[in-house]
Amino acid sequence: MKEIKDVAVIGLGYIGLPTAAVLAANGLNVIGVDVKETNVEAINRGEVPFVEPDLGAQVAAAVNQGMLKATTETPTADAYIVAVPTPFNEDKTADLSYIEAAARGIAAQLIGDELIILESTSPPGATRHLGEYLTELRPDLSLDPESGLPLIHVAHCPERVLPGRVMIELVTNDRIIGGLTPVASGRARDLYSVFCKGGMHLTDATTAEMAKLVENSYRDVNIAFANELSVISDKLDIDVWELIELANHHPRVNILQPGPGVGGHCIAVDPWFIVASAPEDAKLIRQARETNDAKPLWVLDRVEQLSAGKPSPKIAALGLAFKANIDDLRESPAVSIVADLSTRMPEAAIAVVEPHVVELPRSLADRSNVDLVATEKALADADIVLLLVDHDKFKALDRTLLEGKQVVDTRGIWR
Ligand code: SAJ
Repeated sequence: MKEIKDVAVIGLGYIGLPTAAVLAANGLNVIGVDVKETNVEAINRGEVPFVEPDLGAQVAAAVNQGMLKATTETPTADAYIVAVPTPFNEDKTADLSYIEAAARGIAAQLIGDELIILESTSPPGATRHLGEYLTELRPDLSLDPESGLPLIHVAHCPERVLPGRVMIELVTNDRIIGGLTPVASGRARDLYSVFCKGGMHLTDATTAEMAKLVENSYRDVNIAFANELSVISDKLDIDVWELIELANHHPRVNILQPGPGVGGHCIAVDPWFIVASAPEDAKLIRQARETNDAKPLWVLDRVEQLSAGKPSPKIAALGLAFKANIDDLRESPAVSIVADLSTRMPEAAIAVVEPHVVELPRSLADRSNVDLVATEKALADADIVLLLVDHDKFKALDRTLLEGKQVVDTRGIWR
């Protein structure tokens, strides 16, 4: 059995790069692979192309010690970790094209006995598809003629780290490991044991795929419940945050928090993979998605109601990130709310405050009624203050700045 010394990590994004850094810090020789040349160059200078606490220091140290290198070409390695995106298609089915592209790069390098781990969040059956695709590309490695066992070892080990706490959770979280064969599971467990202090839970690949999707759907359903409560509470004129806090005093109740909608590239996406695999049965999971997706429209309606009668309302929109204290704007409900406001209310002036970015995202940048401004200026000019993200900076805001303003606090931080 091949000893794992060289690991190739395919996809140097929010998961691949931290995993590459942590493996390198634990003595493995890591080659990171990414299609984006500017990112590869940045990493080879010891720089990190996005914000994640502690990641920069670990990448710089690993590069300086010669344990981590980045490249655009897949190298030969003893183990491959695939951490590429799995977005969804128009019809909400998973787009596996990035996984297949990674597989093509890997297939050309295989000599046999390699471990191939799929970390990307995947719909049920994707790992089996990866294994079959690899053996289609390399039929010589499909089965050992003597043992009848596959000559490559494929497993799914979904990542479950929380953005903002990635470097901690990579080490401390339990891992679910689902091999296509028990040998693959065992070898994947050995590799993760190099840095992971959490428990290792071995299962089959499809159960591992579903476990990851179920975790995020569980959270989505809980947040949808909170968002539905926020709409009901508004009608009944009660404070939803007080309501939830009181209910959560019950020892077996733990309701999450309402907000302007659910963002990010995980919770707002993964439940659809379950829906796509069982459309007739995944009723609650689909409804939760729809409830959370409808929440930004409810927020828009609120702002429009408050603006009625004002010929050119001035709106301060606080926060663009998909959640607190990060710079990640992907699938952010705050961004879509600001874009829709700007379209629906061309007469309004929208002053956006986002302390974690230096420029507006492309979807907002060319809008004449949207500007990125400092907090104090946005608040001084505003008729309506729309709080979209619970950044610490906004929590600490001097409340006298809100006096005389109409406030829509979607996160309940200024109650
Ligand atoms: N949100 C609420 N109310 C809440 C909690 C979150 O509205 O009470 C919103 C956030 O504002 C954000 C969205 O939900 O827009 C998602 O944020 P999150 O913190 O719940 O989750 P992510 O997307 O940052 O990370 C999740 C995590 N999954 C779970 O907690 C089950 C993380 O562990 C996963 O690794 C990650 O998805 C992933 O990569 O799948």
